[in-house]
Amino acid sequence: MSLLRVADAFPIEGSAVSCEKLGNGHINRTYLVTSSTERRYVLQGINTGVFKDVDVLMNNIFAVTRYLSGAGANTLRFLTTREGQKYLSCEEGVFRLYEYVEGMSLEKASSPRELNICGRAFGGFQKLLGGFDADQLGETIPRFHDTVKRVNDLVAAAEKDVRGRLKTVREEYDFYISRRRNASIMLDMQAAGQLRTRVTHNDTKLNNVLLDANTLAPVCVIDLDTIMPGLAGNDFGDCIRSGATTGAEDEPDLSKVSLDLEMYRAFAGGFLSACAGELTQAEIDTLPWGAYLMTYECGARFLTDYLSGDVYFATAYPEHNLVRCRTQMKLVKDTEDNFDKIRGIICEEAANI
Ligand code: ADP
Ligand code: GN1
Ligand code: MG
Repeated sequence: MSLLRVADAFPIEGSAVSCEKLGNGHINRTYLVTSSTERRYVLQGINTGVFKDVDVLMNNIFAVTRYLSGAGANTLRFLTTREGQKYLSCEEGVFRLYEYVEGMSLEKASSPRELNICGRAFGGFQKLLGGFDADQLGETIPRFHDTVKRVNDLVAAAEKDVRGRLKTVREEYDFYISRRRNASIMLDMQAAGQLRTRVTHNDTKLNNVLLDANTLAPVCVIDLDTIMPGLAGNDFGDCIRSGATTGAEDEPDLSKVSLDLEMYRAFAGGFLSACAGELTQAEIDTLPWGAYLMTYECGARFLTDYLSGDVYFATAYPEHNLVRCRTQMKLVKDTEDNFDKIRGIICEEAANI
């Protein structure tokens, strides 16, 4: 079956006439489908290596989008198949389809204003999810942000060293291992009941929010695959990781990659103002750690994948995961060097709301 016929298995307007690749996600296969009546849809091939239980995944997504639209938020609109299923399983893979949303997603922020707007989008999303009943949700990727487990996975990948790459990445490996004591900071606080377990997005990468191309107004938070119980600091953190930086996630020239504190402040201001009243003081205090740990964890995951033979993240060339791992190292170092300043930024921005 061609991808056009896959799209036709959903009750789109007219029939599918074109299908082209969309966006730069690292996990799913995403296509823009246009119908004979010029309606646009997103067809996504779900990565079933990553999301092993597609029923849990799609039940979560339908529950969350129903809740968000009931709360008046602009959210993704998924269609069930002509047979009433939440996804289609066929020879080409496992697919879902939802309406295309007009908007742009940024691979890199070019101004503090853009990041402030993304902060408002993700902060507002956090606030909205504050009222969502976590019991309705299954875990789509178990222990997704368990940073301790992520470091253990790195060690296991180094022990296996399936591609014989470890000898070439000793410095990177030692960098992550030497910082492993930090991995449990937020998890320990959570276990001690000091941080609330709430429903979070868990993949608040910059390109997972759509903005109006003209006004830059936030249009819609996308990539809802990992909405599950989690910590507010991680949702704050992943957008800092991907947005408050002077270089792309895969910039090979590290002299172009550094943590941008002006961008950091802009994001923090937007995020905190949009979720005002929702976060506890303890959660606000851990935001700098959330950003540190998301960067550290993501870098460790890239290195793990490099050692494992690039089986998880989409890559365009053999060293891609290694290049990504190095940009995250640079950002981790910059965060360490500026930690006091960052704490000051969070205090000031929290006091301003
Ligand atoms: P992945 O899990 O692979 O990251 P995403 O759901 O984030 O998949 O989609 C990949 C990219 O496709 C996004 O970063 C965005 O650029 C684009 N995209 C996804 N959904 C839409 C949509 N409804 N409207 C416009 N662009 C979209
Ligand atoms: C993946 O799906 P995407 O590209 O938005 C990953 C995130 C990583 C990110 C790094 C489900 O995000 O956890 O932080 O790549 N998503 C999943 O770029 O693993
Ligand atoms: Mg994405």
